[in-house]
Amino acid sequence: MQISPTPTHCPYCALQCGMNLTPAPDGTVEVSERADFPVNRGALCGKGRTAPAVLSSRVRLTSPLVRSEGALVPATWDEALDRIAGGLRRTRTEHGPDAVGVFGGGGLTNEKAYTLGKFARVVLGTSQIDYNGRFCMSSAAAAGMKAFGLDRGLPFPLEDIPRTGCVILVGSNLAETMPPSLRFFNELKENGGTLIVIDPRRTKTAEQADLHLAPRPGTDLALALGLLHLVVAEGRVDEAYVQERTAGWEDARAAAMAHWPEYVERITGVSVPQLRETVRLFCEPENAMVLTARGPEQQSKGTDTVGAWINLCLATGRAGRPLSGYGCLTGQGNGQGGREHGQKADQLPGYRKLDDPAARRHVAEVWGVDPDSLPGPGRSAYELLDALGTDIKSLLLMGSNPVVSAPRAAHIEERVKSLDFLAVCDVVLSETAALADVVLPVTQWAEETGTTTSLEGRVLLRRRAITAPEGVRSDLDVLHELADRLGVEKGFPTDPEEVFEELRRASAGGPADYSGITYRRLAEENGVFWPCPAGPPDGEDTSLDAPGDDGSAARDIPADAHPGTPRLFLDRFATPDGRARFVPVSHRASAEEPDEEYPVLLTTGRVVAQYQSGAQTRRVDELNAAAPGPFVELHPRLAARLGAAEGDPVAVVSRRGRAVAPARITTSIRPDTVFMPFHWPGEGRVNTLTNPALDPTSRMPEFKACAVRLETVTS
Ligand SMILES: Nc1nc2c(c(=O)[nH]1)N[C@H]1C(S)=C(S)[C@@H](COP(=O)(O)OP(=O)(O)OC[C@H]3O[C@@H](n4cnc5c(=O)[nH]c(N)nc54)[C@H](O)[C@@H]3O)O[C@H]1N2
Ligand SMILES: Nc1nc2c(c(=O)[nH]1)N[C@H]1C(S)=C(S)[C@@H](COP(=O)(O)OP(=O)(O)OC[C@H]3O[C@@H](n4cnc5c(=O)[nH]c(N)nc54)[C@H](O)[C@@H]3O)O[C@H]1N2
Ligand code: SF4
Ligand SMILES: [Mo]
Repeated sequence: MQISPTPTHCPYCALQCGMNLTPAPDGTVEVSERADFPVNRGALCGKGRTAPAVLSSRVRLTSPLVRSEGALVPATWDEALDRIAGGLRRTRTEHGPDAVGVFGGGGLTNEKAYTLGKFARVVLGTSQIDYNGRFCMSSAAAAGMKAFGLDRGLPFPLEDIPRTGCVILVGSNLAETMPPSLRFFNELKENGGTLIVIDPRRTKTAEQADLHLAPRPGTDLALALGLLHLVVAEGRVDEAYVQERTAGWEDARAAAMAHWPEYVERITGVSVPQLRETVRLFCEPENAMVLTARGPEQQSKGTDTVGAWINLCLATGRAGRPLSGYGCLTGQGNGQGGREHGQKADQLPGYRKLDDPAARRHVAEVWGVDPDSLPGPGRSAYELLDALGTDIKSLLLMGSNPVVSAPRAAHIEERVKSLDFLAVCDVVLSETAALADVVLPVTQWAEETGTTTSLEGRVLLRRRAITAPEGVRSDLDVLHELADRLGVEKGFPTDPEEVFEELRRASAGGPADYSGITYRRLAEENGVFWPCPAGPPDGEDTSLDAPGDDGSAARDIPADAHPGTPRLFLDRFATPDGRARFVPVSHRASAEEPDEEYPVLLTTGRVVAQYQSGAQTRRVDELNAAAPGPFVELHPRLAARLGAAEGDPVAVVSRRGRAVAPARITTSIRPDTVFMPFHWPGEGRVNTLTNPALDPTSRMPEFKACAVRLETVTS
């Protein structure tokens, strides 16, 4: 019998490549090409291709584990769930609801992220919930909100890229982090457009560029201001556009004019002729785009930095027009949707604000609770982790491995160990799960249905292709069972579609409006771009406000009416007056600059064959063969000064700690900078070194710049 393949999407990054899954005789699935999904047209990177390896019972968890006499031992689901409910209840009774913390992840589906946020506020009554997306795109989100009144990573589909005139990629190594997306940039070049890449390293992505600028880490703000200075000086401002569609230009212009090209050259190391060439390439074509990723964003001034790049787009009339605009390349599988539906400290579903009385009323009604019972905004991710063991005594963790991925990780590991109670839901025994009192094994992408929202703002349906092994349950099951044990019997369904129906109502009328989207549409239309209200495109309100009698029943919403919104801001921005806002920003130094004691800059990032903390990909043989462990990338001049040869162990020391990894010597990096990927625990864990200095607006830690010294290691 021929088994027909199930069309679905990759479990890893925000590109959410389409793939087909066919059950294999050994109980797992085979991945095959799915050509109908326009983003990847069948192409997959090695991680996506090998994702089924993590479904194997050889590497995953298949039984709940509870700590007994110091060790984690198998237990029944009832035992494990009772222990968690008991642990959380005890903390709440003894220390109050805010002593219970919840930490989520941008890899969770919309249904899970929504339910986790609701669980924290309705069942636990805690304000202390945040998630790893804070470490990811939060600076771009904050800057987008300020400038455009809305945060959707890309305001246009990737397919627009080949038809623009010039793209500046700021701190994105997408040739390694989203390989199938490189096609759009190759097509751009084939069409005569130019690609400019800004990265302190000559990465695989930079190698594709027409122009590569290699600034010192942490100086993108000055760089953008210098470019804007030149735009003004060369008379390239689009005055009519500025007049018609923006506000705040005078202050932003004055701030930029203080950043003379020669001054910017001194700060960034990018020469004045290169700055001029960048302005020329960006301004001459009719259309152009700026795309940022983690390089400029993961800085203690990430929000201002992205704001400066948006200013450049606004001054030149390159936002809210076809084939022009600013976008952020969001990272995690559901990095976009994960920040919209309530696992963020200050947020309610539909990208509503937790401190907005109207938003509280709307969501409380959908949830069938009193608006006054909803807690207020809580702490950001790093601040939450830093408070473990002091203000926060118990933690429920779902979808993150902070012992490897959080900044100042040795300190965070100590904080995690000092908790009264830790419960972790994961598919594998991650480094953080290994410290838990209870670990629950959950189902994975191929075994469950749910929606994600890709970096394009395209809501997608992941479909179940196989049955999960015995002993494993879904995150939604876990939250249902815990809610029940903690006295909330209704409102936590285990069926993802039922959750999505509620999410539609909760998001209706909010900035990220999903009310016109249904599972059926997602299956038929290859995804739908939000906002997608339930009514016709510009029509009357189909009012989803009134919930069913019990506060949870789905109403009969006329779907298929609104086509969704692939392109935002073409007529107006999402601000009250429809105008985009310039932000007056000025250069400032990183929280930690090199000095005599710590004379070298450390920056961090990714390699193509490992994903994030590596919890999943370090369990795949093929990926480990390609990327077996951490390394310190450094310039031959720096290596010579240190006396290190290729492969020699090098100690990298910061004010937070010390990490050791083999030297990888290359001329592709600046001589004043070293680079380490963050995928590994142990001695080579780079986050032992990183600086948790936070951006004042987004609360993003400074993963991309800190001061270190290098030492040779005698073995
Ligand atoms: N293979 C792989 N792919 C992934 C992931 C993964 O872990 N592995 N993770 C996914 C996720 S969640 C994310 S967020 C994305 C991240 O995707 P990217 O942002 O592309 O990844 P990074 O490697 O963190 O950073 C990109 C580049 O920023 C450069 N950089 C460092 N400091 C600076 C600076 O100060 N200024 C500038 N301009 N550039 C700087 C680095 O050299 C690096 O090449 O990738 C997604 N895809
Ligand atoms: N130095 C440095 N540090 C960084 C970064 C950097 O560039 N440099 N980047 C930061 C960024 S952008 C990010 S996004 C973070 C990511 O870092 P983490 O938050 O640690 O992300 P992952 O490693 O993806 O962890 C996800 C965990 O959840 C599990 N998991 C996967 N799917 C599910 C699910 O559906 N349910 C449940 N319950 N569990 C699941 C996985 O097995 C894994 O253990 O790291 C940040 N840390
Ligand atoms: S690029 Fe991202 S979504 Fe596509 S296959 Fe690779 S990890 Fe999966
Ligand atoms: Mo990320």
